[in-house]
Amino acid sequence: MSAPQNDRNDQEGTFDFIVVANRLPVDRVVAEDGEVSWRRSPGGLVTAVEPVMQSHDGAWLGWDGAPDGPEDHLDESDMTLVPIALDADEIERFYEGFSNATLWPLYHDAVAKPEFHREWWDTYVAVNRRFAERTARIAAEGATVWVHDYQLQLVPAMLREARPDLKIGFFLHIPFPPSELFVQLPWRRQILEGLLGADLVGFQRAGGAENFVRLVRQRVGHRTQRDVVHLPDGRTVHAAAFPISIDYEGLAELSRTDEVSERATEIREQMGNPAKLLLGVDRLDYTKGIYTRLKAFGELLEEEELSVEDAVMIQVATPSRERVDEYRRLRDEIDRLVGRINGDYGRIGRPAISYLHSSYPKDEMAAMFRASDVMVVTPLRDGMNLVAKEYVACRQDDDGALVLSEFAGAADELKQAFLVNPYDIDGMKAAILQAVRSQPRELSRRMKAMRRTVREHDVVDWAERFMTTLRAE
Ligand code: GDG
Repeated sequence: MSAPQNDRNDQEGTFDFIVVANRLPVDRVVAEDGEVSWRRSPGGLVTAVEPVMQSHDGAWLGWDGAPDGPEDHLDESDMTLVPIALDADEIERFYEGFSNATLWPLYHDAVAKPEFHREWWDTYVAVNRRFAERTARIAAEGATVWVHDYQLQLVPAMLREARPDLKIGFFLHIPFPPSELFVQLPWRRQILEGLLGADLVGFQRAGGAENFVRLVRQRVGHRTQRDVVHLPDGRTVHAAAFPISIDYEGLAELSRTDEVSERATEIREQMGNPAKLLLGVDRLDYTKGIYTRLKAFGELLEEEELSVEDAVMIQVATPSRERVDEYRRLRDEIDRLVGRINGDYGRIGRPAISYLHSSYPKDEMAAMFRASDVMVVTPLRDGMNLVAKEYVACRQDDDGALVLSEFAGAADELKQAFLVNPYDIDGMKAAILQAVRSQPRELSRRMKAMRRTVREHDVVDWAERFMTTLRAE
C-alpha cells in the first residue's frame, strides 16, 4: 500500500501539522515466512484528523505495532507516516509494562493492581524521548503538534525544550484519576511536568481536567486559576474537556446499506429469532466490566426473570494485550463463567451467551448493532466508550435500548440511556429488565435524543473544537 521513501531525512523540518500517537494508523504484519505487509487500521482518530491533514502538510508519527521496524517515511494520500521503531525489550517495558500494567490500571480507578517497576519507568522515559526527538526533527518552524494518550505523557515537555517555537496540544483518551490514586505513582511529578509542556491539555470529562489542575497546584506548586495553570516563566497551560466522538455519518450510512440490513436479519435468525437480543462489544479488558455484566445476565436467567426462549446475548470480546498477565487471567475467568451460564441455562441450538473472542470487520459490527435490542455497556471506568455512541448511530429506526455505566465518559452526554452503577449487580439487573420491558414509544423517545446528541457532536467536530482552542492559546 504505502510506498517507502528511501531517504528518511529528506522531509526533515517540513511538516506543519503532526499527530504523535503510540500507534500509526497502519500495522506492519510479519508473516511466519518473514514476509512483511502493511494493513490499515483506520480508527476514529484518522477520520477526526483527516480534514486537518488535508489542509496542511501533515504527518503522523507512531509505532507500527511490531518489533524492530523500519523508520523510513511512508507516503499516504493525505499525510506522511513516520514510523518509530521499538525493540522487543522496549515493547515489554514501555508498552506492556509501564503503559499497560502501571498507568492503565492506575488511571482506571486501580480496578487491577498497578505494578511499579523502575526499569519500566526508565524505558518509558527513553521511548518518550525518542518520540520527542523525532518530532522535533520533522516539525516545521511554528508547527502544530498534537500528542495523544497515556503512553506519551512526557513528550510535550521534551518537545517544548527542544522546540519552543511549536504549538503543542495533548489529549488523554483515558480517565485522569483523582489525586488520591495518582499520588501512588512514584514518578507523579515527572508526569505532571511532562504534560505541562503542552499549551492545551485535553481530557474526556471535566472531572479529569479538574483532577489535573488540582494536582499541579498541590504537587508542583504552580499557581492555577480555574482551568489555567500559570508557570513561573509566564507561560500558561489550559486544561479542558473535549469529549471524543465517532464518525456518525459514516457509520449511519454503513448501517443503512442492504448488505448490513440483510446481515442483521440473518444474525437474528441464526440466534433463533429471540424476542430480545442483548449485545456486549468490548476489547477483552478488565476495565470493561464484562464479568459482572455476564453475571447479571446469568442471575436474571437463574431467577427466571428472563429465559433463553425470549432473551439471549452476544458478547464480542476482541483479543487485547494478550501478553499482559492480568489479561490472560481475565480471559480464563470469563471463559469459565460463560461455560457455566451456558451449561446451566442454554439448550440445544440456543446458548444463553454466544461468546466471540475475535475481532470483526466494521460492517459485521454494524450488523450486530442493528440486530440487537439491548446494548449493554457497563465498564467499571472508561474514558469515553465509543461502542455506546456507535450503537446509537446504527439505530436508524430510533429503536433499541442502551444500558450504560455512569462511569463511562459517554454517560455525560447520553443521559437518556438506562444508566447503571456497574458495581451494583442488582441495579444492573433491574436496568436490563427495564430496557427489555420498555414500551417502544419510551425507547424511541430516548434513542431520538441520544442520536441527535451524537450526530451534532461527531468526531470531526471534536477535532475542530480541540484545534480551535489550541490555536487560540
Ligand atoms: C480508548 C479508551 C475511549 C472493538 N472490537 C472490534 C472493533 N472495536 C472498536 C469499537 C470501538 C473501538 O474499537 C473501541 O473503543 P472504546 O471507546 O470502546 O474503547 P478503548 O479501545 O478502550 O479506547 C476509551 C477511546 O480510547 C477513544 O478515545 O473512548 O474510553 O479506553 O470503535 O467499535 N472494531 C472492529 N472489529 C472489532 O472486533 N471493526
